[in-house]
Amino acid sequence: MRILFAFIMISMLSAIACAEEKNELQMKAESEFKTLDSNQDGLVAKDEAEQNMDLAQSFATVDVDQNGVISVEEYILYKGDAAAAGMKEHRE
Ligand SMILES: [Ca+2]
Ligand SMILES: [Ca+2]
Repeated sequence: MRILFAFIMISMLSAIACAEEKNELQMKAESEFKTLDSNQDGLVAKDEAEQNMDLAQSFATVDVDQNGVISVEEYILYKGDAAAAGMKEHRE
């Protein structure tokens, strides 16, 4: 089941990557990602994620393909989900 879930998530990531226009959320996520990526290798490792407590706690979930590092796409998806969840919470 986990593999199927990961596949769906990766398909979603590809859809995001294919979008021509970058939305505000994506731009913000990318700039945050660059800040977190201390050694600038284009990936956020577990120790780098620890700069952000929320991210460190969600690391296993954010790392969709479970390769031990967070890619920019995984980070954007994480931020997208967080925003969607936040919007639902505020809709009272
Ligand atoms: Ca890094
Ligand atoms: Ca990953």
